[in-house]
Amino acid sequence: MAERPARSVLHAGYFDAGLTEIDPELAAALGGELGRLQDQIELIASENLVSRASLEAMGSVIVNKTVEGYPGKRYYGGAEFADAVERLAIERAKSLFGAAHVNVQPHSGSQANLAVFAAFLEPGDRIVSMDLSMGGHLSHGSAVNISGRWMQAHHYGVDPDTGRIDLDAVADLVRRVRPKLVICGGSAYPRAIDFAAFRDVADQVGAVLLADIAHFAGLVVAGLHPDPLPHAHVTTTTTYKNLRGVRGGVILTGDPELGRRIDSAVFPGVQGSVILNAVAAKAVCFGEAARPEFAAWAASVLTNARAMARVLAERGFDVVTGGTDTPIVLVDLRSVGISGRDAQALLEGAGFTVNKNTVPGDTRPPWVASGIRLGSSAGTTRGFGEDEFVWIAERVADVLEAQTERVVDETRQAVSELCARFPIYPGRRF
Ligand code: DSN
Repeated sequence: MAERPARSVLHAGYFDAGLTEIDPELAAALGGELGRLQDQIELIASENLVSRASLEAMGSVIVNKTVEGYPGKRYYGGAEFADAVERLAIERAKSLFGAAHVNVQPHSGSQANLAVFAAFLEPGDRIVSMDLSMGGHLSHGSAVNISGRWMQAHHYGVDPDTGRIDLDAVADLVRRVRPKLVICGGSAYPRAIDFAAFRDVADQVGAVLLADIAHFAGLVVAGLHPDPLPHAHVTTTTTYKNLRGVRGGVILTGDPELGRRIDSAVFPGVQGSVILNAVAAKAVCFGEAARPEFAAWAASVLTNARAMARVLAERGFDVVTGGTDTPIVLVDLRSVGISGRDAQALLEGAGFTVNKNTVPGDTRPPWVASGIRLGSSAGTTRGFGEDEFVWIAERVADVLEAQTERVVDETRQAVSELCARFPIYPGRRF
């Protein structure tokens, strides 16, 4: 029998042809996404634009490697470089946040929070967290999430007059419920969190305090938001929002003993093998966030969010809490007479990508909602400064006020012109 070349079992170009050649259908969809990112204004608060270096790490050959466990204690061989990658990510995150212990393996923020639950709670235990509809997060004990199905979750909201957390009300709830875990932070709360006050409340009942800083972690790094590390027992964050990295989660703590419990909870508690290309890209993210330019970027994110909030408030929109201390601007549209869902669709037609969001006291279901959430992180990465964000807020206000095809079309054209002046990923096809 004739000997076949070893690689004849592979299709032509397996190791050297690109995606466009091998899978044009998928390449077209990915190219479409690049075109969408280039030609619209991204205002979704949980999004950003990663660096080319992050993209390279994410698409590197480490994607092939399987490891379980932690650097130096793996269940698989051949882990020398996997260990180097993970150690870099850990050491950089420790230095960035001033944390004694970091776990960089969580696949997402929700996985990070689930691991914290696994580390400190048993099914049926009580937790206290912010209500999802008031700005909390699905993984903080929402009834439709495993965190709420397996734990007894009790929620605090915000003061109906100010839209802000009422710490006295939180303390009352915590003393009444006597939870094992208290969570602060969320996904649509625009104001700074007083971590010291939350720790004081948690200490009154001996609860663990978890701070979820996913939406403003970059501001924490830059010293523009209170730092949770000195106060919270455990801090979680995602890397892809305000840290400007690829998708993933991280757990930080100032206590090495808690760190050991967290490590066991992540693996083997709630995850198996490590997504090493994501860990490599997290290392890039932490390295980039330690650069002096990052602090300037973060300051600009805050200035830009505040500019949007200011203009929208001046135009008569109900900006929840009247402003922001984070990249998030939450707008209650009930006085405008349009639902969050319809506003999202209208703005998308005009070239702005936003997400509908419930607002405090909302009576609409979350898939309709009465508000929109805007964020400044992605636009700031693109190079938009305060002038551009003032322009954006004015145009968003125009579209929501007019609600006409003519204004939507005129705005779409103007958005394209602005976007053309701020190119992203030059030379890339997807
Ligand atoms: N937590 C979701 C959000 O805030 O949009 C996804 O990251």
